[in-house]
Amino acid sequence: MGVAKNGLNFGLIGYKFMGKAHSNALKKVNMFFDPTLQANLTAICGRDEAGVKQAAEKFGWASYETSWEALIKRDDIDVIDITTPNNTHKDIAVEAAKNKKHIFCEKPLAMNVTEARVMLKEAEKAGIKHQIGFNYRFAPAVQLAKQLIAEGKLGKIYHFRGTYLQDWLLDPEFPAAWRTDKNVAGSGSHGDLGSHLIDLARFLVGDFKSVIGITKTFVKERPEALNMTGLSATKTGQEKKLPVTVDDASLFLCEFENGALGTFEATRFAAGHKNGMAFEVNGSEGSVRFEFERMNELQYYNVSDPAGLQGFRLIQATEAVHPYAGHWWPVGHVIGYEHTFVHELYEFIQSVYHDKPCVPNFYDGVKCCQILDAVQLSAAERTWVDVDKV
Ligand code: SOE
Repeated sequence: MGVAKNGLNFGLIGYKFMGKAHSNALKKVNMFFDPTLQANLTAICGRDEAGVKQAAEKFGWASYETSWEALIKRDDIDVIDITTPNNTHKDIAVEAAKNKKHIFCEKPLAMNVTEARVMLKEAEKAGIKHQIGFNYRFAPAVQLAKQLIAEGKLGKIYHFRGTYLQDWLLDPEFPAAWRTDKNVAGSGSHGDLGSHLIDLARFLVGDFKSVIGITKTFVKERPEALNMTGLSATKTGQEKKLPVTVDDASLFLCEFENGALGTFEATRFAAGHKNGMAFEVNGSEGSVRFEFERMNELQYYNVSDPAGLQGFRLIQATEAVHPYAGHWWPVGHVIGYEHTFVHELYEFIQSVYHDKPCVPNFYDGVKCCQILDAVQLSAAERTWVDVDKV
C-alpha cells in the first residue's frame, strides 16, 4: 500500500472506452486540480499486446503489461484501476486487495450482490481505499442538486423520477457483443444504465426499502460480433446468430426508507435518445431537474418564489461557487462527459492522501448491486421485494 513520495502510481486495466476516459482524467487531474499527490500513469494493462502497447504510447503510460496478475504484483503500483467488463471485476479486485493496492473500479461493482460483498469484505480486510466509478455524481450540477437537498431547500422529499434512455441496440442487426451476454455483463440496460440511476437516487434521496420491476428482451438473437468498443460493434459477417441473454429494458418502482417514492426506466430501445440520462426530485419546498445531455444546467423550482414569478429557474452550474467548476474555465465556458471522470479521480486521490473513506465506495457498489438483484428477483416473481432480503 506504499504511496510513492513523488505521486500515486496507477495501474490501469483496460484501454478501450472507459480505459480512455480514465487515462484522460488522470492526465487532466494533474493539470487542472493540483491534487495532493500527482497521478502517475505508471502502467496500463490489456491482453492484446499490440493493442495495449499502442494505447500506452497514445495515452501516455510509462509501461504496459499483458497480464493483470503481473500488474498487481508490481512493487511500483499503488492503485489498481479496473475498467474491464463486469465479469472480471471481482477476481481482479480481490487479488489487488490481497496485494494491498488501493482500488478504483468501474460500475456496476460486480455481476451480482454476492460477488460485490466479497469485494467489499476483502477491501475492508486489507485496509485499502476503494472507490466505484459512479461518475455522474460528479457533474457540478448534480453536486449542486445534492447541496440544495442537504440544505433543506427542497423540504421533505416525495419523489425521485429517473430515466436513462439510449437507442444503440434498436437495430436488430446490431451484433451480439459482451454487453448483450449475461455471462460477461451480468445484465443489460438494468446494470449498465439502471445502476447510475440507483446510485443517483441513493445519493440524493437515500436508501431503498422495497422494489417492484419488470425487465424485457425485445430482440432475442443477434448476429455474432467481431469486436465492440464503446457503443459500436462490427459483425463477423457470418450467418451465425447468438442469443441475447440480458434485458434490453428495465423498469421499476421503489419506496425509499424515508417514505419517498421512486420510478426508474432504463432502456437501449428509446429511438432518438443517445445518452438521455435525466432525473427529477420533488419535495415539499421545491424541485430539481437534471438532464445529462445539458449537463451544465440544473433546473430549480422554489415554492416560496413570489406568486406570479413562480417557475423553474435555469442555473448554469459553471461559476466558481459551483463544485469543481472553478478548476476549469471562466463562467459559461461549459464542461462535458470526460470532466466527471476527472472529478471522481481527484476525490479518490485526495481520499488516499488524507486517509479518509472514498465516496462512493464499494459499500455503495454493494447497495447498488443489492437493489439491481432485488429488481430482477421481483421481475422473476412478479411481486414486491424488500431490498434487505436480498
Ligand atoms: C454504455 O451504455 C454506457 O457507456 C455506460 O456503460 C456508461 O456507464 C454510461 O455512462 C454511458 O453509457
